[in-house]
Amino acid sequence: KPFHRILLTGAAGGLGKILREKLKDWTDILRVSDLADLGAAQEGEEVVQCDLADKAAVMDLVKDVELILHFGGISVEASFEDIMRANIQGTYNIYEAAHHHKVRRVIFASSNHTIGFYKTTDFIDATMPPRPDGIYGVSKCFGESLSRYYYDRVGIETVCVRIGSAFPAPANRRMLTTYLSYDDLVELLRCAAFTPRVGYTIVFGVSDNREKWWSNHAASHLGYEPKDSSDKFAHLFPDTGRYPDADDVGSTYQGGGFILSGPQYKP
Ligand code: NAI
Ligand code: 15L
Repeated sequence: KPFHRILLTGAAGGLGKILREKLKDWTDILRVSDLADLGAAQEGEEVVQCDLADKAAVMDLVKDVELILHFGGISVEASFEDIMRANIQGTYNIYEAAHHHKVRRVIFASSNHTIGFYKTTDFIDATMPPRPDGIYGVSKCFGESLSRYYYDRVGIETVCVRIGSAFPAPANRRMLTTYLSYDDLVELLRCAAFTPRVGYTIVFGVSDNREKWWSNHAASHLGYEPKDSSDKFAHLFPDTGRYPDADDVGSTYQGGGFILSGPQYKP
C-alpha cells in the first residue's frame, strides 16, 4: 500500500467514522485516535484513545507516522476555554509532535467558519483574508496560521481543507451551497495525500453545487474535481422568492447560524 502508517485524529466523530473505513486502502496500518471510545482495533488498525491537549500523549501518538489527517477537536462553537484546549493546544501539540517525529505532511480539517463573516453575495478564494465568525472559526484560523508557520519554518507540508458541510445530506437551504458529499471529501483527501508536492495549500471542501461562494483556483495543483452536487436535494428547500430580512444573519453571512451560536455572542 502507498503508506505504511497514517494517523487519523477525531476517528470517533461523524467524519472520522467514515474515514476510518475509507482510508484503509491507502495504508498498511491506520492509527485511529480520539478522546471518545473507538471500540476494539479492527484488522490493519491501531487504536489510541487520548486527549489532544495532553502533549506527552500526542508525542507518543504521532510516533512512526507518515501522514496525519487531523480531524479531532471541537467541531462547533463552544466556550473559549474548551476550544483552547482541544483546537488550539491540541493542534499545536500535533505540529510539535509532527516536527519531532519528522512527519512530512498533515491534512488539517479546517472549516468554512474561518471565512464565515463574508457575505452570501461574496465570491472568495483562499488568497483573501480570513473572516472567522466565532471562537471556533478563530481556532481554525489558528490552525491555518500554525501550519503555515510550520511549513515556512521547518517544511512540514499541510493541506488545510476548509470543509463546508459534510453530512449525508444538506440540512437546510444554506447547505445547498456548502454541501460536501462524503465521496467528494474522500476524493479531496486523496488529492491532498497523493499530490507529490503540496507545500502549504488551502482548499475549500465543497461539492460541485449549483450556487458557489468559493473558488479553488489557488489549489488547482491538487487536481480536485468534485463529482457530486447538492442539486438532488434542492427540492427539500424551495426558494420562497422573498428577500431575507436585513437583520437575518443566517442568510446574510456565509457562516449562517454559527454567527449567532456562540456563548460569546451577546445581542
Ligand atoms: P465531530 O464533532 O463529530 O468529531 C470530532 C471528534 O473529535 C469527536 O469524536 C471528539 O470526541 C474528538 N475530540 C474533541 N475534542 C478532543 C480532544 N481534546 N482530544 C481528542 N479528540 C477530541 O466532528 P466532525 O463533523 O466529524 O468533524 C471532524 C473535523 O472536521 C472537525 O475538526 C471539524 O471542525 C471539521 N469540520 C467538519 C465539518 C462537517 O461538515 N462535518 C465542516 C467543517 C469542519
Ligand atoms: C463546521 O465547521 C462544523 O464542524 C459542522 O458541524 C457544520 O456545522 C459545518 O461547519 C457547516 O458550516 O455547516
